[in-house]
Amino acid sequence: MSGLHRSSSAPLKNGLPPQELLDDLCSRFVLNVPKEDLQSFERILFLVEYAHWFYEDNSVEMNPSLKSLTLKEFTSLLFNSCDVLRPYVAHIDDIFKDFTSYKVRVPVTGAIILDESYERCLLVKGWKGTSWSFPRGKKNKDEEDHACAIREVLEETGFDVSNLLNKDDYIEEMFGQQRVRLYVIAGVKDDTTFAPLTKKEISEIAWQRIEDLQPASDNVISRGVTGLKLYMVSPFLTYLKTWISAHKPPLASKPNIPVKGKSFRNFRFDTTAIVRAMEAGFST
Ligand code: M7G
Ligand code: MG
Repeated sequence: MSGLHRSSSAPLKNGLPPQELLDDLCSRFVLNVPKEDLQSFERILFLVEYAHWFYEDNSVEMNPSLKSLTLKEFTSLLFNSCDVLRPYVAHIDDIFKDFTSYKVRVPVTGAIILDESYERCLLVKGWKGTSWSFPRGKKNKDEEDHACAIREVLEETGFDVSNLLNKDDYIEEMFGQQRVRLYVIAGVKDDTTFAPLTKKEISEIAWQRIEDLQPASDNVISRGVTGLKLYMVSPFLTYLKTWISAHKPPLASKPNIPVKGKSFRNFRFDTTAIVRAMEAGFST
């Protein structure tokens, strides 16, 4: 729908999205979906969340006089402006609360990606938070565990593990009511290029030494010995080490070179290095 890309030329007084933009978002993301997706508020809220991401990543980006909104604020505006949702405005707090508690019950799958020495694993850092976790995400409706892992790893790292994934090789943990299954993908070259495909979800991707992740406790949120903040990582480490000692890495241990994270938030070319290389090139 081309209307979504129209940016209003009139400056906005309060920065709130105008009615016509909300109408566009509502019809594209909420109304134009198969009927079965509109049968529960949990599913509707997932659609609202897509509309919110589109609003943040496209509408606000193209029209900076629009205000950035939280999902809760956006949900409330959309419910108030959309004819089919307006009758439920009075219940919006409960609907939102049910959605957040539903979200933490959706099973999650992903991957523990090991390098060729089995000494490092690939972790990703969220856009908003400051903690690192394995690439992973919530299962879509009717999606198989391994298919979700392949999709989430691809979305978050740009790396396709479909030819490397063994459906029987995984570590699974429960976190309250949430089941988290991570497939072990071992022997990935450490010079592989990783970059997220989604916007504003992942800010950094880096190889981390497994030794450095060892925490003081088994908590969901922990800090590795180097101070790295970890989310849902340490509960997998004990079994991961068992897995590693039972398998032979394709490459022997590497010298302890420091890991360098790659940030996607403030990406800039290293002009000093480029200039130096050019100068070196010209001087020969
Ligand atoms: P998720 O898809 O809900 O989690 O994304 P999952 O992949 O673990 O199932 C986790 C968080 O990342 C969200 O709550 C958002 O804050 C952020 N996020 C994810 N995506 C795909 C987007 C996006 O497309 N745009 C923006 N702005 N934020 C996103
Ligand atoms: Mg997801």
